[in-house]
Amino acid sequence: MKKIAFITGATAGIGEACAKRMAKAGYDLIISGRREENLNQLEKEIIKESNCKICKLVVDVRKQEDVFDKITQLPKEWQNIDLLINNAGLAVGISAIQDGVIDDWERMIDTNIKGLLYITRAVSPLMIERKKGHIINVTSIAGKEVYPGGNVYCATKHAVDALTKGMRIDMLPHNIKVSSVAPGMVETEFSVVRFKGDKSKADQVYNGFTPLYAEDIADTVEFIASRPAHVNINDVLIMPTAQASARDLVRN
Ligand code: NDP
Ligand code: 8X3
Repeated sequence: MKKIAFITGATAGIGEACAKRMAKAGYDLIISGRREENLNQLEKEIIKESNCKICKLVVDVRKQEDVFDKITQLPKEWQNIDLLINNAGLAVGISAIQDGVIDDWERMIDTNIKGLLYITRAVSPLMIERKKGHIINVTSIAGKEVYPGGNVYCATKHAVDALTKGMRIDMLPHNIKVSSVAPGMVETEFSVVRFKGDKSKADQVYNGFTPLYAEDIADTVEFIASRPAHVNINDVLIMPTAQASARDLVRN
């Protein structure tokens, strides 16, 4: 069996691009997300172009028991996970804190922080047993800066930034690398989800400049994952050329 990469949130955007990229890089894949039909489609596309073996894990990362059951029940050979890409995540809403929708807050906190923790708690002991592995967390510019209406989403990504640093210390004695990639604006389903299906509002986010594409982040993830054993890239902050900070963006 080849090296195995486990990618959360592989049904769309950055996770899907990472799956395609890591298949090309020679990994077998565990692809996961809630939308089974998207995983089936992705599997078809990948196996048409490579001899990658694929294991599909339909799971909602917020469901603690299901996460642990499904990972524990993976066939033994699929438990040899070399690379975990903690990518599943979302922003919901852009309200000021005083107008915040509690359910939106719960969804972001449960997915971006608790979901990432459940997955990591289930996978990291498998890496520790084999004394090797690499965890790459997808954080965000929102994990380093805040912007109007970003409040809770930014807080979740700041939490992932802190968790990345903490995990790196905890994994140090076990020869497990921990890295993060923090993108600026990437055109994916992200804004459609944030604006609760309002495609025209989502499109406006990327109007008048060239955003990053999911493949740009996949390139970066592959670069981080392919460094020699003695090198760990701790963190990469990557932005569109038209963006200088969470709030500075030049549109045509
Ligand atoms: P997409 O909306 O295109 O993809 C999000 C992915 O997360 C989907 O595969 C979705 O799968 C998965 N996901 C969401 N909720 C859950 C859940 N409860 N359980 C399992 N999977 C879930 O957005 P992106 O690709 O842009 O986002 C990927 C990551 O990148 C996120 O963590 C996001 O915060 C981060 N990011 C995005 C940026 C951007 O501008 N796009 C910039 C910086 C960071 P499904 O719905 O099938 O469950
Ligand atoms: C997503 C990028 O700028 O909307 O993490 O926070 S941003």
